[in-house]
Amino acid sequence: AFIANILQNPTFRAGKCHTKFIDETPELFQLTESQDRATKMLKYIANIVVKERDGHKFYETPRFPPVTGKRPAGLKPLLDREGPEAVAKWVLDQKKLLITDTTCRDAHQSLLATRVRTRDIVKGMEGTSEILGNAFSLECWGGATFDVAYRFLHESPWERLDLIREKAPNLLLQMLLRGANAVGYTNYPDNVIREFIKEAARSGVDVFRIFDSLNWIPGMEVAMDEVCNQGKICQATICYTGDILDPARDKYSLKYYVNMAKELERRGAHMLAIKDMSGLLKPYAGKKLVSALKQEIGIPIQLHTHDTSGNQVATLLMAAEAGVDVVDCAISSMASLTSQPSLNAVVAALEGTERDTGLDLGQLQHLTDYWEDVRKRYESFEAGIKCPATDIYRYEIPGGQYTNLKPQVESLGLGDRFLEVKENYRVVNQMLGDIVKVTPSSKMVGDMAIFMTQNNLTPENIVERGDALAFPDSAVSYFSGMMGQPEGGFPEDLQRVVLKGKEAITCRPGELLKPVDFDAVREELKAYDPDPSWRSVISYCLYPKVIKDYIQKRKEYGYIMRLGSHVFFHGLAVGETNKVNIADGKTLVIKYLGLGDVNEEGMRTVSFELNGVRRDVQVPDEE
Ligand code: 3PY
Ligand code: ZN
Repeated sequence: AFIANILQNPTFRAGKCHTKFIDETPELFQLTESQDRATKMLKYIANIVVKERDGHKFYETPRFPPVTGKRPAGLKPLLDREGPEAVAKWVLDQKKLLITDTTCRDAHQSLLATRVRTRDIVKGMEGTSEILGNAFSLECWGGATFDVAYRFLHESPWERLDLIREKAPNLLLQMLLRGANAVGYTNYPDNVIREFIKEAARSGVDVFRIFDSLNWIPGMEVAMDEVCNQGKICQATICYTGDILDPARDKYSLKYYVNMAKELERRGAHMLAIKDMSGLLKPYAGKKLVSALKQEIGIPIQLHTHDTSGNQVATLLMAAEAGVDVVDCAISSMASLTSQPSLNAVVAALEGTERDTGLDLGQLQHLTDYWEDVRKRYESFEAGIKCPATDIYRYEIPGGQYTNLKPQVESLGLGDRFLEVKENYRVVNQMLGDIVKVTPSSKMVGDMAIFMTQNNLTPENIVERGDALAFPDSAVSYFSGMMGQPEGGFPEDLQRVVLKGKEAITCRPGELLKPVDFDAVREELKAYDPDPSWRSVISYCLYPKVIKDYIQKRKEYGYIMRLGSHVFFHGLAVGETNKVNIADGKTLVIKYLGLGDVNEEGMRTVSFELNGVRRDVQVPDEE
């Protein structure tokens, strides 16, 4: 750009430049915004090609789902016009089994370490809004997608929501909200929960699935109230654990779930979700549970499960027979194993029956092809699980955690003791009195399982040896009551050694946490961003360090959300050219020429051609 400025400068062109020309012509250094953006992007790619070296592969353009302009009206207008009760009534009136597609949230959270980027979600969204126009909803936000977007993809989850909303104006958009933990791993002050929900509702979330990681209803209270205030659909959740078919597992009996469901209905939920996060609800248990709930409550029931065992299409079909209103599925190329059961399979199974979903299998194939192609770009995040596993009934590990636990254990150098860690997951659950395990309580059980393995602890010696040990932060938080109250209480002797004299609370943590002063947060954030948006303020309240890093990365690399995913993750192959649309109508043509030498400071030169002009970038030489 600097050379181009020289060539275009009138003094230079008139041949009147002298040796002081550069010093006396400061405008040569005024690089335009797009030149600046291009430099940042090249720097990002240079960093990736240096780290990845030969990791690059060639990817065909994905088969995008077609857009015909024939978009079904969808349920969104009904919610906007007549409110959540009208949607609930409409759902109850349907004979067909309604579907929520989880491909853009739980499916990739469970299969691909939550790494699917906004770009890949949005590029298929118009086609999705047509093909799934008659679905109940699209689960596309919340859970782990919120922090992972900032942390690893260097993009804003709010912007993702805006773009989905724009491309799918007809669909109900659904999110997963961890009650008082919002989209984090710890309890937040009540005013943070309320402001987060308000902003999510304003930005386009229609259905809020709210759960508590211990099935402790007070932990869901504030979130449920605020969702109702916003006129959105409050889908309150019972998390399923244990086995209602096994008389020996009587802590989480049919009666326990029915009582909880009735209480959630009494508190104003518009819908009930059964959240089977670990895929433990066996087919006949599903039938029994849904039949009982249908007798006892009047709001629509939606069933969520994970297909880790391979049994769960059957569970959905049994639940459909028992009258469940909505089920969660994922497009088949992103389904099964630790993800949701296949949407295509359920649609096919019910074709021509009383509960025919009305979705078109042929059309669904377009979405299947698209996600098959997109998924290839995320190969490095695949967990390597190749077959269904009935050991899930033994370990009771949630879908997303089941795929993550192995890399987590390996990164701690305990790869050869993975089986022991899984056994300890079970042992810890029993030691704690058999608790509900879902984020964040599941993370605590995982942390404890690793801790027990590392320190060779057993239920017999942990109390005695524990006095001298510092327990994981998540365990301290759990035993101090900061994750809420577990059914049946805490084992007292273990609580004592973990807390080491610290008092535990028994009230709602939100009652004790000081409300956040948002103006003060905004001032604090100004150290990193001169004009922080309201969304940044809220996100910063949830994840201060993650947001600081995100702002820093954004300054360094610019708007890398526009980079294709194969380039974002793997860079380019030598000689490969990629076009990047950096702003509407502005395209960069980037050709990667190869790696150069490393200088004395350890910086490696990476060569590109940018719009036909050679550009060398220097980055740290880290492999
Ligand atoms: C989450 O909280 O992210 C989950 O998906 C729990 O199942
Ligand atoms: Zn799930």
